[in-house]
Amino acid sequence: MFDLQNIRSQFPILSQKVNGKDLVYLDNAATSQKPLAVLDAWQKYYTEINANVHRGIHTLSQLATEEMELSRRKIQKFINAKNDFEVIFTKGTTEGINLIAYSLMNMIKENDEIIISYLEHHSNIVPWQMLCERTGAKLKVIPIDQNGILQLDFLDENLSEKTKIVSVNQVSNALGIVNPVEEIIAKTRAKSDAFIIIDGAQSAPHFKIDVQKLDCDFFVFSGHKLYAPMGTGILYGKEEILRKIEPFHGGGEMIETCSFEKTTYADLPFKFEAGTPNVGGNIALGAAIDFIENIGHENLQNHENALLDYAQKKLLEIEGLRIYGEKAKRTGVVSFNLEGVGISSDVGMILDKLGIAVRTGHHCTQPIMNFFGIAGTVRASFAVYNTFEEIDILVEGVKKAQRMLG
Ligand code: 7TS
Repeated sequence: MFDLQNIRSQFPILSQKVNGKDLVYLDNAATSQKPLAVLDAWQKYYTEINANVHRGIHTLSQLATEEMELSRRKIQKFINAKNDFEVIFTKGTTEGINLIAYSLMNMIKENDEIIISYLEHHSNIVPWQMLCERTGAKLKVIPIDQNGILQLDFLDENLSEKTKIVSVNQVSNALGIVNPVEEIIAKTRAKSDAFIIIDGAQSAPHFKIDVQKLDCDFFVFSGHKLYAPMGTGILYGKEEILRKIEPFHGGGEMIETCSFEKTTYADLPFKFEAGTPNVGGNIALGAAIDFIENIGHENLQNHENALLDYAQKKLLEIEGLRIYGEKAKRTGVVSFNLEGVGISSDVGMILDKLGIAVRTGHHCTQPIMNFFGIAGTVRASFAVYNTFEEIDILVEGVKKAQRMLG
């Protein structure tokens, strides 16, 4: 059964006051809050078993290693990867994408093509631009229409043997649009041998991921957006590709043998995990996965979709309020502006005085903002612990901001 009060009680941070008001936390696309089970797992690691992993034969080191590897297997199941060694710990989506861009570099030549979409976060744009600058490859961008919907005809016209990488997000962070990645993958596979990368930073927190069914080559996400500590993230890669590509960072843990003449690399996943990992964070990420699975994906999604529908309906009752991507299929995010209010942060500041946390500005997606001819939006983003009452408070806050600024 879905028990919202019980879920909320697991997040001590939510019961505080901010600026004298009950906190209404609606900035979950930036980062989610952490439940007690995650905080406890983190604290238990540091109070009871803190030790470096994979190195020592002593007991604590073995316990730390076992716990972190248990977490890896939980994540394997969570995304339905075929093997646990296809799951690589990173510090987040950004690091995951940079790792892939670097590791694929020596397979990319001048005039090869890399396709991304208009809806990407800067972290799925800049690493590819850097790769293009280093190799002479060209970046191509799937366009959107006025609803923010990707125009997939572009793929029919542009996919070819020259296409070497296709990297798109499954859900847009700025607009919450759910992109048809299944169709993008099918079109790509039909016309090229490109590596396919899915940025799951905004999808993994909201719906069930199945990397085998998707048939992507890489899938990346951040732990901190899915109830786990900051500095955690996952890169999934298909075994045969991970075996073939170069490691990103060199150092301890990722070697098999090291001499001044030649170094050989460790087996998967360690080849991609140089240096001391975030052991406590990675263990707590496993606790976050347990938290989600205890609630159940269906319950989580039903509640979040109901919140989004309700927020959209209530906000649209405000005259002069525009929601970007209003007609597209969305999850977790409503992004809007008020007519006559040029600066979204003015709205955000008034909401903050009322205890309501939203994000304003360009959300690290400047191309989307340029497309709509705006500097930014007000973005409310939901997690499983949000309530309908909180949306009422948001709507009243937006009305107040409109009266003050209009
Ligand atoms: N990709 C998408 C789709 C994202 O939403 C984000 C972060 C990233 C990549 C980068 O993730 P990181 O954990 O490595 O920073 N998005 C946001 C956001 O919307 N507000 O703050 C961070």
